[in-house]
Amino acid sequence: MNLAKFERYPLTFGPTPIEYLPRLTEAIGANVEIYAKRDDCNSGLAMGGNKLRKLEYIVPDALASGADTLVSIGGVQSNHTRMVAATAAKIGMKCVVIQESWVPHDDAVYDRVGNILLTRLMGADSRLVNEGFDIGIRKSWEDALQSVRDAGGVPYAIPAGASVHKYGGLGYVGFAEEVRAQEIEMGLKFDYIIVCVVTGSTQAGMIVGFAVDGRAGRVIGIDGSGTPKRLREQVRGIVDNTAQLVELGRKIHDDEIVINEDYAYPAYGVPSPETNEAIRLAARTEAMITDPVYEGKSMQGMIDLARNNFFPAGSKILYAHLGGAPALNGYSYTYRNG
Ligand code: 5PA
Repeated sequence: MNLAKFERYPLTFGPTPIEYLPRLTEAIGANVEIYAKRDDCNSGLAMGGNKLRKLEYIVPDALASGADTLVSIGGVQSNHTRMVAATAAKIGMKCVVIQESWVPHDDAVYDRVGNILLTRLMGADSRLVNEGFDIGIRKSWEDALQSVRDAGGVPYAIPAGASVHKYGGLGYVGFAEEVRAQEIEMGLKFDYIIVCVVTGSTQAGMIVGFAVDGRAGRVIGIDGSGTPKRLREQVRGIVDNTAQLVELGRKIHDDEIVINEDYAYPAYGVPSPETNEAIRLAARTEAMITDPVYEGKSMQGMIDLARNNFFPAGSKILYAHLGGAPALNGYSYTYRNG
């Protein structure tokens, strides 16, 4: 495998810490050990998160393209559009982000706080569009690209979650390499990796990265999209493209792409009572803050799978914390009593 041949523009602090979570491990009460890799603390850029690992491999292409404006898309409380806005500010480009109504949620301040507040603060042109959830290529995004061209600018296109971008999967191949190096230092090996999956390139990159040591199928994606069929196709495509880019040298089998659909209910962006219990448990045992759209659902999935003995006794589980806490501000009423 060859990841090093791709240029990387640093946007993160470097390798993220892995920490053991003793109180969460105890509270879950299963015979497993829970660790977290803190990609939520990966950067000084606007609170960081998983998108920066992806964008590190995309920025060199954006700079080489001669573009002056990054154009991307997400929901109103998108972490991704916040990270694209941050990247644009950092590299001195303009930024247009389409923010669609992906979540049926009516908190009074939903479109004023958290991610969208930070996005606006960093100078991005944030455009609210009244369209529902979809992880694919959207007309609103293509219109935004055209609007930049019409104004004499040169847009650089970054799709939702930077996922179906040609280099979207590379960052999380790097994550797997980083984990392997940390495992040697720590003198242990993780049996499972838990990751929230919505647009797919985070898990797809991990699958390719962990395929090197036979652990692709140990990357358990917890669906947050609620559209698992569409998602699986998207992950499959990103896996194939990324494997080819890094010269993995073999095809990933379908059964090495593991996506659990059981925790996305009731809908994308809407936490179930069980999601909220998981968010509270992580907060109250480890002060580890997870959000109702993404990480709360993967936390819920990990807890439930552990309690139902999905993991063999003694398993070491690595929870990939991908960020997302700013969105909590958009759910102030939901958590008004904690
Ligand atoms: C997101 C995504 P993927 O989209 O790569 O599958 O990652 C899922 C994910 N955790 C997990 C957090 C905190 C995330 O923000 N967020 C999107 C966004 O617009 O913010 C792309 C959907």
